[in-house]
Amino acid sequence: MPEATICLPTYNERENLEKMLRALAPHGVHVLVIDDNSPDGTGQIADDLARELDFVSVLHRDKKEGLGPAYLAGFRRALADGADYVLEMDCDFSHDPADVPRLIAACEEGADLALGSRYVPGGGTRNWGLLRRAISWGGSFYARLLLGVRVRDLTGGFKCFRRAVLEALDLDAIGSKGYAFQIEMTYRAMCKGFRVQEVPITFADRTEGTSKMSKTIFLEAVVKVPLLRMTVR
Ligand SMILES: Nc1nc2c(ncn2[C@@H]2O[C@H](COP(=O)(O)OP(=O)(O)OP(=O)(O)O)[C@@H](O)[C@H]2O)c(=O)[nH]1
Ligand SMILES: [Mg+2]
Repeated sequence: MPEATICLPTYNERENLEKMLRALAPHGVHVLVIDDNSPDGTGQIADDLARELDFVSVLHRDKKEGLGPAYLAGFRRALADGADYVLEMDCDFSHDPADVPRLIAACEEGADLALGSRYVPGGGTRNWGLLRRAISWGGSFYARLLLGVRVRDLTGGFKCFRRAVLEALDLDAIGSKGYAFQIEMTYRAMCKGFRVQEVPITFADRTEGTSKMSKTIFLEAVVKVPLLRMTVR
């Protein structure tokens, strides 16, 4: 059986973490919680759950630096622990735990990187206002246009990497912190010739906890996309 590790970054997700880990339990995956010293005590909850659930481990980091650095630390740990597939997923139920097997299956059937996608037939968003939908769709459109790639959902954070992809990328060179991180990872994988496949998903707005989306994260992506096009080959 190939090993799959879900990297699950958390920052103030105390309302969601336990429910999420229990929802992932039936899927036969390993889960690595990456907590950036959440002030709400999510890290402690994660430790308690890891003692009870043998498929869970926890990576504690000192401070919040954004999604990018948290994921990179998680990827390094997952690779060192021998994962064949490494997944990214939010801990706020925007990504449905029931979709995890479909992402892994896409890689088992030949994709190097499977992307949970809102913008292919069968995909979509639930409970998102017009503004959020417009920003998200517009962001993917902007990135697709400037980067010249055919992927329709470039900013999503529900994905499955084949181990070889993460081994081939120079993780030290990846500087993005927020949404740009998602765009950068996918673009760099495509530049190396890896096969990317979009898997339709429905993305639901979080009902518990608060969003960490910010103007800085948005602006980083706007600036980073043309830079990626100019510097990454
Ligand atoms: N470790 C860590 N996790 C983070 C950080 N920022 C966000 N996260 C987690 O990453 C996931 C996605 O963050 P969200 O706050 O939902 O942001 P988002 O999904 O981009 O925005 P929304 O759609 O508005 O929720 C959640 O599980 C967060 O707890 C961070 O700096 N460090
Ligand atoms: Mg979210």
